[in-house]
Amino acid sequence: MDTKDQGFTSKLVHAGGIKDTLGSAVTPIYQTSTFSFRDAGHGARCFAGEEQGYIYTRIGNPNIEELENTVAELEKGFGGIATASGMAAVNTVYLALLGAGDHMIGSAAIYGSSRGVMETLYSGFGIGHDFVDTTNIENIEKVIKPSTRLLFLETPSNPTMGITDLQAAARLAHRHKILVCVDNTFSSPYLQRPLELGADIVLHSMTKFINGHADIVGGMLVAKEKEVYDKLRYVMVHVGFNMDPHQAWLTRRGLKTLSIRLEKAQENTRQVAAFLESHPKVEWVLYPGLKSHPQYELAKQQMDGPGAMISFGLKGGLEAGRKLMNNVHLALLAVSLGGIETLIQHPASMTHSTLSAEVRRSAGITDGLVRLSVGIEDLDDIITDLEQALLKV
Ligand code: LCS
Repeated sequence: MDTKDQGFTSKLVHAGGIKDTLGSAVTPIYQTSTFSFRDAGHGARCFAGEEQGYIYTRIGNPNIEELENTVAELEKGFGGIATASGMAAVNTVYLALLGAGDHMIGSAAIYGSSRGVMETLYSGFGIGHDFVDTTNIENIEKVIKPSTRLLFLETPSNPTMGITDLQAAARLAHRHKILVCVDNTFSSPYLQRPLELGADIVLHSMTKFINGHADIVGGMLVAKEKEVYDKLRYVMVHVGFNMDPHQAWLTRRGLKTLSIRLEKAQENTRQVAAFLESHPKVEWVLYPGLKSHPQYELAKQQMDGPGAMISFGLKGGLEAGRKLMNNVHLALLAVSLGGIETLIQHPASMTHSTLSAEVRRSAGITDGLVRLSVGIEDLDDIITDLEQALLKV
């Protein structure tokens, strides 16, 4: 049976299209930098795509290809391009689609480095940018220029959990011949498929839900059409943003259980969000599965589930956040997200502590904001841990 006709979880287990000649159930790790040619013309024919075969791992490798094929099938795109990290995927998009004199628009609340490299590096190459609150489509329309080439969205956004209407954003962008890239890291293709909603490129930090085991760093791009795919692949290959075969093999293994991991983590998260929302020491909770989320209805329409990420605000600001961090026992105090273990993060005392309170606030990071990536542990253990730590706040 072709995996194209299979359901999502069957694809997770079987897709990829690489067959080992010895019949092993799992594709072996092709830990090699180079491949020998059959004859003098073989390498050139492979490079031109006239014949199947491999040349050099930066250009292609069975483990990397298996992962690219699988994620492309899950996201329903033309093809996948695996990269060494999520940030390598972001930079592949910027380098492939933007040049001097061009302009891009991005979500203001977005993973810090995706915005930071544009503001610090690319602006030096003559590329203009506007980062706006894309949860209101009018804000995008206001900053479109004739030179705008790219709309870069992240939804739900990190760490403010804002939801952008992907269909409306893509319609607007396409009227102006602007390409749309969506960072789908927080949802994974199990919960949201941006290409079906009109996006041209979908991006993942595979470090998160796709791999799911906090043991690799990796990225992926999936393009809807061949023309964009070819531009992205050119940058990945020639800038050298490629993955390593072992990294790709681990990621393909982690991906096999995406749906069951996410179902369990999401069920835990619904309960944890309800617990936090009713807790007297918690000022607010942002989770797309709660009716109190400002884009609850939109999230229900464009996502197949609200996911496993929560942001919440503690009464008592910085000190309360510090107390909570120093008293949790099960949740790990760590950046990153999307793994099987529960991770907790207080930006004001951890990742953003070197910034002034004003700069933090302008980025939407209040002193009491806590981000929780809920894992697959037993629900009672997660809630008991948070409950005892909140008592000490
Ligand atoms: N996109 C999103 C939404 C992310 O959350 C991250 C990393 C990236 C892209 C970059 O991916 P990487 O290169 O790390 O694979 N997010 C992180 C976070 O929230 N804490 O640590 C890293």
